Amino acid sequence: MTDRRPAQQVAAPPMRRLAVLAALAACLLAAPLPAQAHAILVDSTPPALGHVAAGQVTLRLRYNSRIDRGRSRLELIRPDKSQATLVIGAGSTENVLVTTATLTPGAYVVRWQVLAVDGHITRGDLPFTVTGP
Ligand SMILES: [Cu+2]
Repeated sequence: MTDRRPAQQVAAPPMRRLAVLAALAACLLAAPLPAQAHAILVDSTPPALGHVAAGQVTLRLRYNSRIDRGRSRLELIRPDKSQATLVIGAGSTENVLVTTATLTPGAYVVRWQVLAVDGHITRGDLPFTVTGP
């Protein structure tokens, strides 16, 4: 009867060790995923902060991994801050999104959101400038 208290005190350290191991395991499991599978923008036309001539402009965003095109979106933010959804069109592949837009001179941003095949969503901005003739 009197030796119940020591038993309870002995039980505490293994529980704490389990919690530490669980935390470590969570870190180890989570850490490798971004490098392997999250979609990261690796290249674009125009490049970030690049310039392109006014008119019919083809925008091309290339990622490091396969993406689900149907669950990815491209939003165009115009110089006046108004927004429009860009249609992901022909020429797109499993890791490249292509869209076209008729643009007048000014500062634009393509706000992208893509779903990678591992189920993780990543987002980012591609700012660029459209120059006059
Ligand atoms: Cu991921």
